[in-house]
Amino acid sequence: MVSDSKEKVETHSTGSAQVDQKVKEKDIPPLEDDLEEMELDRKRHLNVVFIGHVDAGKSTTGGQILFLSGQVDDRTIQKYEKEAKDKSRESWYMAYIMDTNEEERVKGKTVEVGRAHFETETTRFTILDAPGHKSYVPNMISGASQADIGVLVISARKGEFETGYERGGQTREHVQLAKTLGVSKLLVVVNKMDDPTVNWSKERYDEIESKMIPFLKSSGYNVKKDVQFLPISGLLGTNMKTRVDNKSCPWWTGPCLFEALDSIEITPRDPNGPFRMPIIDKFKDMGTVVMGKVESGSICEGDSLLVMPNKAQVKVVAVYCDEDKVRRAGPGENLRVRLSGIEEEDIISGFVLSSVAKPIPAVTEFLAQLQILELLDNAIFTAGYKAVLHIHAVVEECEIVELLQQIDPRTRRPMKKKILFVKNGAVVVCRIQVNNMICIEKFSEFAQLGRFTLRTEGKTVAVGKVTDLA
Ligand SMILES: Nc1nc2c(ncn2[C@@H]2O[C@H](COP(=O)(O)OP(=O)(O)OP(=O)(O)O)[C@@H](O)[C@H]2O)c(=O)[nH]1
Ligand SMILES: [Mg+2]
Repeated sequence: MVSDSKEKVETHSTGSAQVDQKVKEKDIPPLEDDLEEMELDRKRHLNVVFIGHVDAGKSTTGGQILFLSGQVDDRTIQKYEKEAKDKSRESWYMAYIMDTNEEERVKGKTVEVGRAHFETETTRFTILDAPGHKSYVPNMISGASQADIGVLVISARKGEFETGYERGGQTREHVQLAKTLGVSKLLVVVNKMDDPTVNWSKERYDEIESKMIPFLKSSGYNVKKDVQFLPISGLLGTNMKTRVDNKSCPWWTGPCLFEALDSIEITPRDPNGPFRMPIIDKFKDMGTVVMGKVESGSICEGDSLLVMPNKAQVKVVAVYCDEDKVRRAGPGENLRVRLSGIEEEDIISGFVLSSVAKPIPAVTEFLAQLQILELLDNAIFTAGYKAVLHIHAVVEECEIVELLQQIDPRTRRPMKKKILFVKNGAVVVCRIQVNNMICIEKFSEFAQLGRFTLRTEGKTVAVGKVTDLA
């Protein structure tokens, strides 16, 4: 059953670990101009976010991917094993590949989104390892908003699937957020299949799959087209680079993780659309460098662009993709772009690097269709409700200034009656106001820049899409 998968998903080792430092990305090797220039686009590029409840095994699985693709040597693993043991966290050593901060290693919990790269035959992947703990959902949102596809990691260990899946567990919250934030395809990996309470049990696997399917459907995923399940052990690396053998698991005849990742297809973005790159971070390095993912259009050295909403005219001095300087980059790429014509202090994350001919709209008010998930203490949702708006890289206080219509969730049509308030589960059209100008798009035109979440006191209370710009 192992078939030719090994050959098919041969990875390209670079000899050294490619996990970027997390202590902001400023510690990444300096952007030297003598880096070899390369033309990209030989392979497609996909951003994949690892999501799921705390301790499901996201960092372990991410670390194992790097190990299996030859990017972490045995000596480093031995060092991590020792370090993990010293911290009484023996089994955490694989997670240490992704969890690079001391705090993360001591607590055994990811805090900041880890970032790493690996390649298969057809695809260059950027892994974004999101934290599962509920305190760090804003970091998870920023990771998911950069992703094209998601790997939802679920622990099959007795009791752990249940806790993650409960109301208030992050399995649910992450799925809903991922969908809203534009993660169009999901691989659901049922992890810890090696655990003694699971032991590659088909029954347990089927139970998890059958409970997840209705929930994924209700979150808006087309389970037949956009979702694929598979069992793995992230810790042991089983069914990851090569298929699980018949002895460990006689019933699995599907693909291994690398094959599944390799074969995911997503709708190509338009490389000729107007340029849009939300800025997620910035720093000084021989000028001003901004970081972000290209959501539409292409960028070339020498381009004139606008930083919106402050309409600052800038020139593109250099473009870097991962560690490489490139002349041109298209949609989906995570870039660092060196700009002239603007100071670092004049940029805030959430600003958008944008085409001059068709700049992104900047507004302080917009209309949106919202799905209310769960209000704090079952509060009611009325005009005057305040929350924190997360839309692409923007985080901004907002106020609901007017409720316009309630939508019947069954018919998806507006209901006739006038509304003053709604409760959990309702779908409403409303007008939202922010204090500072933000750059957004209508969902129907640029889904990635038109979907958002509302959070209060650290909880996601609603997900929504922009229907009109006021
Ligand atoms: N038996 C077994 N244990 C696993 C497996 N994958 C992860 N674990 C263990 O689960 C614990 C949590 O793993 P992490 O990789 O840190 O989980 P995470 O999802 O990244 O957790 P957060 O970052 O805190 O959300 C560690 O003790 C791992 O060794 C697996 O495949 N099998
Ligand atoms: Mg983690």
